[in-house]
Amino acid sequence: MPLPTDRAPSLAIFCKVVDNYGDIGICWRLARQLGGEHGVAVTLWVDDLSSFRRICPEIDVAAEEQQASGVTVRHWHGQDGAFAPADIADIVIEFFACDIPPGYIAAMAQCSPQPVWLNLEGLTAEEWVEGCHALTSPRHGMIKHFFFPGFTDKTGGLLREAALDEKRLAFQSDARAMAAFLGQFGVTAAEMRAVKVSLFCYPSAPVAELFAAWQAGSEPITCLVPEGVAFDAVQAFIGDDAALPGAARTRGALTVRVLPFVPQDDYDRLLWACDVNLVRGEDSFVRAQWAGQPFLWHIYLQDENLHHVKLRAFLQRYAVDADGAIDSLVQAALAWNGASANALPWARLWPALQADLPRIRARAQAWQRQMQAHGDLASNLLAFAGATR
Ligand code: TRH
Repeated sequence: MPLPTDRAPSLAIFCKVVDNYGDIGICWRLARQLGGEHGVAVTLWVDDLSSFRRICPEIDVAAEEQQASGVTVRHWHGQDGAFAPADIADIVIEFFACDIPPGYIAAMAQCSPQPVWLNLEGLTAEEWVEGCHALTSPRHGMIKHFFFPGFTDKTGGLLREAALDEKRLAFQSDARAMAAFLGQFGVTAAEMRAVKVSLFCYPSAPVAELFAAWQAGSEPITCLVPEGVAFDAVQAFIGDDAALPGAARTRGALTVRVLPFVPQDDYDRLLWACDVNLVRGEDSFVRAQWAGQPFLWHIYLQDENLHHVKLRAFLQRYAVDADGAIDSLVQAALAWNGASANALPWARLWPALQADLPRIRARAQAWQRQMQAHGDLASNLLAFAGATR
């Protein structure tokens, strides 16, 4: 049975914040897009409003229910709660296999027609994903479907808003808008003329070594780092007030400047304004791809170095152009993630990467076009749900 046409389809997303900001970052991005672009009535159930507030300052951490950007946000307190079939959305998404409340599942089973039940999985470039995307699993008399984001047309694609490219290109072609954006964080005219690098990584990244190479280099570098990120290396470079947004210091060719943690849309602008982006996790990693600029990915650590497998799978797809593998990018990405047995020092890795930036930028833009051809995850998910019910 198709989704309703006489009213806006309803959709519930259940988000358990496992760590940091990516879980809620992805769910919030998806929720906003489904509501804003597709007219879906979205309820976002999230168990950690404090994490949510960091990427979306309008969130009231004390509210049980609130509206934000057209989305109903509900504070989710674990597994309790009684639900009636009338409470159940047409499409129910559990993010990263979080267990949705048993009472909600029981009410889902009583609905006629039953809702489309999707498990939205994590992003990986590994080939097995194509075989698992859209697989089904019987649960409580219903069918649950696995929906995988991905980099090929046999997956659900990547999250991307319809107007994203237009907004980015308008911003990147407006030097005054970029200067005003960076200026609000205290970035000086000289710092703007330097090679600008945004830095978002996990604590294990070899930031101190990279800083040392930049400092000793001949090309001015401005490194913009959100508060709290790479804290030890930033403190060692800047000194005691390193925790404060606005703190900055120049040594040799390198200026490190601490930025506030900004709302999600401003983080996009930061990626668009920088020449190179160091990103992490899943959501900033995808946004760096849409920024169309060279980037290095610091992948989320997993047991038994599974993340190294995932990193290599991505590099095999991404770090290659008509002339073959982009060696400087592969070497730097592996070293950044501790995945190289005999990594070169950053005093050699960075200059090689910097010399290749025009080639890497061209690849970034070709990759963007390649990914756009797979549609976008929100539209693909709705089409899938419509065909499934
Ligand atoms: O924060 P992350 O490390 O998040 C995740 C989670 O740890 C998650 O459990 C794990 O599964 C996943 O990584 C792989 O990195 P990520 O995914 O890049 O999410 C960061 C979010 O924070 C993203 O939506 C962008 C946003 N952000 C801002 O809004 N403002 C900022 O200033 C910064 C630096 C980020």
